[in-house]
Formats: sequence, structure tokens, C-alpha cells
Amino acid sequence: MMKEEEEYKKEFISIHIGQTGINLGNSCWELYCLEHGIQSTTEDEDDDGDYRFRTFFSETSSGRFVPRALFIDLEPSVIDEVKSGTNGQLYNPQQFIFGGKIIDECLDRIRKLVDDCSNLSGFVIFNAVSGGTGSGFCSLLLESLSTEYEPKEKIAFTVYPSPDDEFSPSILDSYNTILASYSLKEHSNVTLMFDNVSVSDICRRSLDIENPTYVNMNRLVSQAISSLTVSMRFEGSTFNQNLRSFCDSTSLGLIRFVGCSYVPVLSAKEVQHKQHSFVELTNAALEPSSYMVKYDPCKGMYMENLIVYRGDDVDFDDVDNAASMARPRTGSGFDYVDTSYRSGINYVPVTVYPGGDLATVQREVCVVSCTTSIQDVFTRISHKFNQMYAKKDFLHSYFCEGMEEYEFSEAYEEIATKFVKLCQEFENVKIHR
Ligand SMILES: Nc1nc2c(ncn2[C@@H]2O[C@H](COP(=O)(O)OP(=O)(O)OP(=O)(O)O)[C@@H](O)[C@H]2O)c(=O)[nH]1
Ligand SMILES: [Mg+2]
Repeated sequence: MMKEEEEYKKEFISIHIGQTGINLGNSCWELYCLEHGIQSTTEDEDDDGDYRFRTFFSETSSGRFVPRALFIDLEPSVIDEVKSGTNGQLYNPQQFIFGGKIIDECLDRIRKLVDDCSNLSGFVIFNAVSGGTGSGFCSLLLESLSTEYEPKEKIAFTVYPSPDDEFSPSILDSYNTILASYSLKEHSNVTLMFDNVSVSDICRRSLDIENPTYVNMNRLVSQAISSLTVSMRFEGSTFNQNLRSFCDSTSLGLIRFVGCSYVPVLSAKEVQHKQHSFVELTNAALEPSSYMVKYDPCKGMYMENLIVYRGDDVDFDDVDNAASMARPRTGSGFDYVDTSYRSGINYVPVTVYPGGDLATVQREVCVVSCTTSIQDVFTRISHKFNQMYAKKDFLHSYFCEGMEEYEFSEAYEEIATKFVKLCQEFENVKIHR
């Protein structure tokens, strides 16, 4: 392999944990395959010289491209659905693991995936924190990955419970969420948070879907994830800040939980005439209702934004201008701190799932916001946690799994107290400056 090709080899291994991690992951791979022209059943034609997609796909001895991914669950049903679904043939059987007490087996499989990389960059984790597997097993795995692979990056795409969550009836969601958040805070470089109420609101409002299903929602979230990972999978970006470089920013070193927005969300059912300017798209992406997690970015202080532009007609000066002019609305006198935004440009055309909900667009914008408002999510969940924990409700089911009470108080202290206080301190410094 030529030297410049070698430089593109910075592989990522995706780990999909629990029902959400698996479904959302499968939906992302569906889109990645469309983008890279990779099919699950036939041998793939050789690529056109852009080797970057090999960061996410490995090549088998028979010339087939297979996701660098592992699907993990404590029970088989969700995995079985993926295996028998349209994408099932894409994966090798060894990429699926289910059952109890599987941590050693998972670490073994991960070692094999790592051995297959020439220059591993890190791991991309998919999960939901309110369920048992996406919380408990994911925390165990994150800790093991840190022990074995530090300082490799860990980027998490995580579904959080929403306020008034019709999708998350579990009584244990606040315990699971606080415990998993502590683990994500300790072990991930960045956690991109999504919640089903925000995502389904966007589906209703912009796609006219009355009762969005997980398929509708996962496809929409995948579109944002594709946008955020496109520069890791394709060449062809000139001025390119991306999620990886964003991980190195100082603000993100402190506040590792971020919200993300994606525009335009346009329905395939309607004929689209209008071409949106980059200024319009940037402003729309910074609207609170465009974020895929329920919090009000206007209330807090933006530490830093990553604005990712994608489209085959992206003009460098246009988007730089749009990004530098964009000002999110602020509600309490807060504004940006000095380093306000980073922008990334990708010339890769936007792909949408054929026959799906979304119209094909020429341009898209995705914003990742590091803001102190994210404390809202934790304050809300901590309140519910505390109501149960004060009465020691339901702790026995965790003790049966070998957990101890100090783990609850420690996680609460780190997230509900220290993390929230950290966000508030940033705001106070700003007010008194
Ligand atoms: N966006 C999205 N959310 C999902 C999906 N499946 C389940 N959820 C939500 O995820 C949360 C529960 O997490 P699951 O992923 O089902 O749980 P798990 O990680 O499998 O853990 P268990 O409790 O052990 O089954 C609930 O809020 C569900 O509404 C999905 O495919 N997409
Ligand atoms: Mg499950």
C-alpha cells in the first residue's frame, strides 16, 4: 500500500450495545453502505482510489467489505432481527454476541477487530443509558476498553431518557442513566446525546409522521451521525475540523456531553423547490428545536460549536462567512466564549435512504454544541434518581447483580453535584467578567 494511503488508515471500531445500540447502529451501517456503494450480498467492486472508507470497513480474503463492528446484547431477539433483516448478510456471524457473562468473549472479539487494524484510532459506542444493557454492560465495557486501549478515543452516540418520555416507561431509567453517565464522563472523550422525544418531535413537525417508529427515528439520527463521521470515512475535505479534532478542544475536555442538531429535515413526500443558503441553514441548525436532545441552549453559555457543512457545492468562503456570522439566540445574557466555533467542510454528496422519509438535499449542516445548558438533562434525571434513592427503592435488583451502594452515591455525586456545579461555575465566571 502506498504511503499516502497508509495515512488514511486510522480505523474506528463501532460497538453496538443493547437494543438501541444495535438498532441505531444497524441503521447507520445501512446508510454508510449506501454512501460507499457497498452491498451486503455481492462482492464489492474495488473503490475509486478513496481508501478512507477502510477506516470503518475491513476487507475479507474474498474481497468483501465488512463493517468494523460488534453487536452485543444480553438476549438474542434484537440481534436475530438484524441478522434476518435486509442488512444481515453484511456482517459476519462472529460480529454478534449475546448472552449473560459475555464480557471476556466481547473483549476477545474486540482484540481480533483491533488486530485487523493497522493504526486504530478508537471506538465508536452506540447505546441507550436508560436500559440495563446499554447502561450496565456498556459501563463495564468502557472501563475495560480504557484499561486495555487507553489513550485510544471513545466517541459515544447515546440515547438519553427524555422528559415525559412516552418511550421510556422503565422505573429504573434514572438509576441506569446516572450510573452510565458517570462511566461515560470518566471513559469517553465525547458523548453525543439524543432523546426520543426530541427526535420524534422533529419527525412529526418536519416529516409529517404522526407516530414515529424507532425505524423513523433511527434513520433520522443516522443522518446526523453520517454527517459527523463523513470526514473519517471519505477524503475530499479541505478545511476540516471534525468530531475527532473537536475532542481535543479544551471545552470538550471539561464538558464531555454535547447536543447535536441536523438540518434541513425535509419530507420526501413534498417537492422541494428551495435551495437554502448556508447562512439560513446555519441559523436553522442553531435553533433550540433543531437539537436532538431536550435542553434549551439559549439558557446557558455556549463554550464551543462544531459546525459541519456537507454537500457537493459547498463553497469555502460562503460557509466560513455563514459560520462566523451565526449567532445562536441567547436568553440570559450569555454569549459565546472567545473561541466560538470550528467548522468542517465535506464535499461528499448527501445520501438518504431510498424510499425513506427524507428528501434528498444538496446541502446539510450539523452542529455539535458544547454548552453549559446540558446540565438541564442531568438536573432533571438527578431529581428522579434522588426521589427513589432517598427511599432506597429498587436497589436490591442491582445488589443482586453484584453492585454496591457506594457506586450509586459516587455516580450521583460526580454527575448531579460536581458536573452540574462545573457548568454553573462557567456561567458565573462569564457573568462576572
Ligand atoms: N432511538 C431508539 N430508541 C430505542 C430503540 N429501542 C429502544 N429504545 C429506547 O431505549 C430505551 C431503553 O433502552 P434499550 O436499548 O431498549 O435497553 P437495553 O440497552 O437493551 O437494556 P435492557 O433493559 O437490558 O433491555 C428506551 O427509552 C427505549 O424507548 C431504538 O431502536 N431506537
Ligand atoms: Mg434490551
